[in-house]
Amino acid sequence: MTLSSAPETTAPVQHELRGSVLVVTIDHAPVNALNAAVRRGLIDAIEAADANASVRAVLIVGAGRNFIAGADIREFGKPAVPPSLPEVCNRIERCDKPVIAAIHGAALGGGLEVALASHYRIAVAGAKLGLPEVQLGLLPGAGGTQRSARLIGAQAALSLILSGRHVDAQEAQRLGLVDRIGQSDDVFAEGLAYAHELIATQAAPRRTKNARGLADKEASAAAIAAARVETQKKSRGLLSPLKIVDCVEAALNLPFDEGLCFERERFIECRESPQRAGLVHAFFAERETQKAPETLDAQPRALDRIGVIGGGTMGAGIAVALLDAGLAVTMIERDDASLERGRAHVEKVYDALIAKGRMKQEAKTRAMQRFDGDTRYDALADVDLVIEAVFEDMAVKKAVFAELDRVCKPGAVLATNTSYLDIDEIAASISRPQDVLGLHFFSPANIMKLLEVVVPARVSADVVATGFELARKLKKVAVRAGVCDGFIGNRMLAVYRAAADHLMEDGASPYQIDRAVRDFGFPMGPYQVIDLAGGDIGWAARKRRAATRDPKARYVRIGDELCERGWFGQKTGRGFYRYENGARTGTPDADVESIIDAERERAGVTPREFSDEQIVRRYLAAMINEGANIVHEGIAQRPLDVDATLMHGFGFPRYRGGPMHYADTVGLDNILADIHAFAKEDPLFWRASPLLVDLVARGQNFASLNRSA
Ligand code: 3H9
Repeated sequence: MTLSSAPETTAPVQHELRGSVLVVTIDHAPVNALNAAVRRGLIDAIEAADANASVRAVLIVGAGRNFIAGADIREFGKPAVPPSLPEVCNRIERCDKPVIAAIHGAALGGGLEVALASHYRIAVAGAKLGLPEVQLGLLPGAGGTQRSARLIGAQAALSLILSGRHVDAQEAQRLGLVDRIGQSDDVFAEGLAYAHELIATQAAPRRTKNARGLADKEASAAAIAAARVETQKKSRGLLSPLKIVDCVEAALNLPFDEGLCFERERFIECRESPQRAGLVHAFFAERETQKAPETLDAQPRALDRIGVIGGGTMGAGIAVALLDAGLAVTMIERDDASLERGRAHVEKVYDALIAKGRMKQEAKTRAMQRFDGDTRYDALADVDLVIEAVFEDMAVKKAVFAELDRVCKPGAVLATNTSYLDIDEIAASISRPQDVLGLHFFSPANIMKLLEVVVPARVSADVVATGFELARKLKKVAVRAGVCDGFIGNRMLAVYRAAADHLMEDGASPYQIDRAVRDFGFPMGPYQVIDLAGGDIGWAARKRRAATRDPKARYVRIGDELCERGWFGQKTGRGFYRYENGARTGTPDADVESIIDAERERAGVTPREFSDEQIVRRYLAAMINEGANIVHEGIAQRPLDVDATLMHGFGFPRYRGGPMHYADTVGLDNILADIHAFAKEDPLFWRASPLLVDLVARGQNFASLNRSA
């Protein structure tokens, strides 16, 4: 049995006596987050248990689908309301009667801390336990670092807390996080039976603070030292991971109560940090983007058999993403040889995973059983959705869509993976524009989380809803985008890359720019990315646009110069960097610097120095300004959609919350002042977005648009 949710008017924590067991039910939809009322309710319940001689055990359960998902993240950044969660956990642990936590669904963060403060724990199948605070820029702040280390040892606790991963009931039992696993998935019945058993055996409260998981001091100290070294290497720029290591060390070296104080101080430092604000913003942005208006108004169409046109890198990556989600895929290529290459591309992705030990041969075999290919479009007669990933050329795309129009069943969704082309024009070229959608994947398509769902003017709402449903099945972050050149992500990329090119021609080296951008938190700088993706891709796009480019706009030729020499990046061994003997990390190239010097001279530029901070300011101002234009034009629905796009498709550091959230933290007036200052040199490029100007004039920020949307 799963307890059903009570109406919202009732208290979020109820307790009732069932025989000699006080059953405490947390019923606070949607996920039983521990807000102030829940915290108060838990304390009241424990007080009631201690005050009532008939109570011989206390059972804590969650109503709905979860035990407790954690602290209420929406409370962070607002004034704290007592009682605090540490107080709640301490009160539970002090209870004179045995307290049992019966766990189903999520017991995460503060939720697991409540369970750890309880005296006994039982979990049923489907439970997921974890301390994921690190993903929100936090650390477990209600005794989680102190109790978990004592319960399961320093090494296991550190691994759990530093990764933020969820473990299932079996693993939780193996680790010692739970005492037993229920026979059935009826969490209430299982919990109650356990409580009765404990009463029958006269089990006493068993307090985790007294657990002996850190008894081997030497081994614990070694685990902590190793975790510190590893964390120093890996947690670039992040505040909370090293503090987590410090807290577990405190668990080893300090008495419990002092350890709690130590943890609390570190927790508050994290909670008050901009990183926490950025990561919590990222958490909500990812969920908000899934709620496009069409998903609320319409039901998705069926999604079982999918067609993919094109077996190149993109088509194969999309096919793998679909296969991984358990869908059946039919790939279409123009001839047998191309189809074989397409299949080989798909297999290569799986073989690489097998070689790294991340996949088993049988899993590949099962996936490939759902894959089939053909050279005739008629093989797509029964598919529910087709994604074309052929060459970026309007005539080629229209020819593909004419074939799809001919062969696909009525109601099939016809999607294009174009990165730039006008999807309205593609839709208008066939007899069923209402079925045409953009599904823009990012390379490698089986790995990158972002999916832009591009909504042309004449598409039906249920087709858009189907795009979001597909993203859900593929576990991608879907962002609704309007039709324009580059949609959200690539349109912004074009602008901030141009800003980087201007900086390069004006005096910064590509290596300095990359370093400054990396130090800001991106995994790679723009020139490393170009070298990785292949400089020829951007070169082709620039040539395509040459005829329509504003002749007055500044144009930096350095990238073209490299491409004319055949220096396309990693794949040719040279690009902005040199890649000796197939190396994947490049080294700076004096020849590139000479080319840059020559170009500066040709353009009549006297090079000047830029600090890393100046570089980042320009790079970000260009990004933010274009993001504002994109929101202003309705291409993105809200600033948070821009944030999700940049974080999941373009490596924007999550702990900074995306460019628009970051802009709010810097202050929009400061960003606008920068743009006005840069405009003195290049007024055409640095035109302030009307939205930015308007928000500054009204004293508002981008967050205000997220709220009002
Ligand atoms: C913490 O605990 C700190 C403590 O150590 C110390 C304190 C002193 N709060 O994801 P879903 C909302 S830090 C408020 O779509 P699912 C979510 O926004 C916390 N709201 O469902 C959404 O709202 P809406 C550590 C929350 O079934 C709705 O619930 N805990 C919270 O796919 C449904 O969410 C975590 O980091 C929250 N804590 O996944 C766990 N969680 O309907 C975070 C969710 O308005 N949560 N909401 O869009 C999760 O990982 C997933 O939500 C969960 C369910 C797995 C629970």
